[in-house]
Amino acid sequence: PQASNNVNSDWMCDMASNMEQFRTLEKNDIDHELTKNIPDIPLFNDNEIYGTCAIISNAATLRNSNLGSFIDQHDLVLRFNNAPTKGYEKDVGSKTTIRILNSQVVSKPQFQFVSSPLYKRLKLLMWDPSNYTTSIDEWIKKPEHNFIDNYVKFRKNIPKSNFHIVHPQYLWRLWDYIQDHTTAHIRRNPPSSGFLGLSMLLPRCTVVNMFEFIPSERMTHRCHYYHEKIDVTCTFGIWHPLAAEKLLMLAGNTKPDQTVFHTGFLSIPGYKSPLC
Ligand code: NCC
Repeated sequence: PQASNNVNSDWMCDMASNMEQFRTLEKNDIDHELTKNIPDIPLFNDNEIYGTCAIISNAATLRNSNLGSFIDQHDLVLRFNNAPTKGYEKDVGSKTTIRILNSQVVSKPQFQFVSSPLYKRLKLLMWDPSNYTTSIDEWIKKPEHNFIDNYVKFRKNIPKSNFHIVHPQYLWRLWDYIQDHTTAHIRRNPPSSGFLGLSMLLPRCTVVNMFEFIPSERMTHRCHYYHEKIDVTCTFGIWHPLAAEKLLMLAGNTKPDQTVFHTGFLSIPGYKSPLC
C-alpha cells in the first residue's frame, strides 16, 4: 500500500498543546541528598532537536525482525531498562543515545546498575512510581524502590554522567492525559517506560518511529527479545495502562498496516510537524 492509514494525529497535536511539559526533578525541588546530586547539565539542551528518533520496545517480536541496520540509521535511539544490544544487533541495532530505566533496574542487585557497562557513555533517565496524591516530600522519604543510594553512587563515580530523574508528579499528568483520551477507565498506575519515552521525544524529534509497540505478525507469548520467559502481560499490560497507551500510539500513526504489522514499527510525527 502507498497511502497512509486513516491518519488521526489529533491526539498527538493535542498532547503538544494541552499536556504539561516533560519534567525532570530539579535541584531546588527539594532539599535532599538525591537532588544535590542531579547534574548541572539538563537531559536535553533547549535547542537539542533531532530529525529521526527510534524508540525500541523490549518486546520479543523484535527477534528475527532484521530491523537493526534501519534502527541504527536514526539520529537518536532510545532503549529501555537492561535490554541488551550485544548479540542482537541484527534485529535491534547497536546505537543507543538514551536509556529510560525504572527504579527496579537502578536498585535491584541483579541488574548491577553501578558497575554494568550497559549504563555508561549515554544519557540516562529514571523514574520511580508514587501514588496519585503523594507529595514529593512524602515520595522521597519512601520511594517504591530504594534507588537513592545507587543513584548517588553512580553520579559520584561518574560526575560527568547525564543522568536525570523524572518528576514523580509528571508521570501522573501523563496518566491524566491517557485517561482523558481513553473511553474506558484505566488503572491508577503510572504509564510504562515506553509511553514516557514517547512523551519525552515528541517535542524533540521531527518523527518518532516506535518499534514493536504494536505487536507485529511475529507475535509470541514471550515477553522480551533477550529472554525465553513466557508472559503475555508484557505485551497487553497488567500493571501499567499498556493497552490504552498502545491504542493512542496507533491513533497517531502515519504508516500503513503493512509497516506496522509486517515490518514492525509505527511512525508518529513530532510536535513541529506541519500536520498539527
Ligand atoms: O518490559 P519492559 O517494561 O522493560 O519493556 C520496556 C517497554 O517496552 C514495551 N514492551 C515491552 C515488552 C513487550 N512484550 N511489549 C512492549 O510493548 C513497553 O512499553 C515497556 O514500557 C517498564 O516499562 O519499565 C517495564 O519494565 C519491566 C521490568 O521492570 C524491566 O524490564 C526490568 O526487568 C516491568 N516488568 C516487571 O516489573 C516484571 C514491566 O512491567 C514494565
